Amino acid sequence: MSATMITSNPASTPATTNTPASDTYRQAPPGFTPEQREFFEREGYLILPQRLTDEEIARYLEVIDRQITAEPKFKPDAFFSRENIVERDPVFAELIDHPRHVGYVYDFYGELLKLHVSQFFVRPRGGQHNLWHPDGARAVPYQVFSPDMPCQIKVAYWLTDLPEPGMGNIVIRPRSQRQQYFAHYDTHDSVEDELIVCVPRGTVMLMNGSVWHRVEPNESDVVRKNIFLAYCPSWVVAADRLQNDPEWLKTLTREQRIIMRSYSYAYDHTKPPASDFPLFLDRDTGLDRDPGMYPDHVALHRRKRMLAHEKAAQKENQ
Ligand SMILES: O=C(O)CCC(=O)C(=O)O
Ligand SMILES: [Fe+2]
Repeated sequence: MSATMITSNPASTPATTNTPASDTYRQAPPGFTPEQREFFEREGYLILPQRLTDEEIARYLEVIDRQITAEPKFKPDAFFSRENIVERDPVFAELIDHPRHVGYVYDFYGELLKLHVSQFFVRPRGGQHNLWHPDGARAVPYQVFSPDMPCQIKVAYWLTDLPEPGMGNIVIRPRSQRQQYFAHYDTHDSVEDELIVCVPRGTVMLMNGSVWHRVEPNESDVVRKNIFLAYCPSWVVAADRLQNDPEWLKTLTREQRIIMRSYSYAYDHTKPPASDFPLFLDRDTGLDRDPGMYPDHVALHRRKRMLAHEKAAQKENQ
């Protein structure tokens, strides 16, 4: 067997001077169970209840509230959003690779995982709210190229209770991720097969970016506050930055820095440098590679590693 358990940075892949010294790579945090994966594949979304404690919610809200209070452009009766939030506060930087959700997106994007966008949204009564749309490219949607694998997955942290419609809730059309045309595109129409997401605070939701969605008007006195983190493969252009501040990148852990994919040489997005591998060790085997797939001379950063669904299919065929 050619696989080796890597527990320290081998000489061929030195830790860069930008990262804190790390003797051990991390094993990928937990991701989808087979049942959750089946639901997500079919429905295009997944709700993970009770993922945030009241203390964690309060911690995120405190940063949002601090930032909007300091923002001269913030108006209490208008929609407000801020992007690239991970770079704006260390509490948000923790979210880049937070173990409560990063394993799910790692299942889809594996060793090329990238943070596509990080945002917080504040939706008061009467604020602007989105028309029906899928996320990502419009003229040729991602889904045309990649019918089965989403090129973008949104992770929503709901920080305020959304017990009923009319509270600025996101509204999705389950199972619509393979649909390229929709008569109600760019309207606020309510449609028969929609799901108005009514969830308590502390819920985390995953959504395939190709799912059609809109936003309910907020007719309540609750100001909807939430965080969105979207992930994609490294070669998709990020939505909220081209590169990050190199000084800020130095404050991150190795995995966080990699997931930002702040490369100055554009082709690195497709072929990241050797030092960025492994991002994570295999969740089950603890290995940095899939055993038996390549002769020994092939370097780690040039090896394909299987995604969760490929490993599951391989297991089934055994
Ligand atoms: O705020 C929401 O619930 C969804 C917003 C949205 O669809 C977007 O930003 O693309
Ligand atoms: Fe959207």
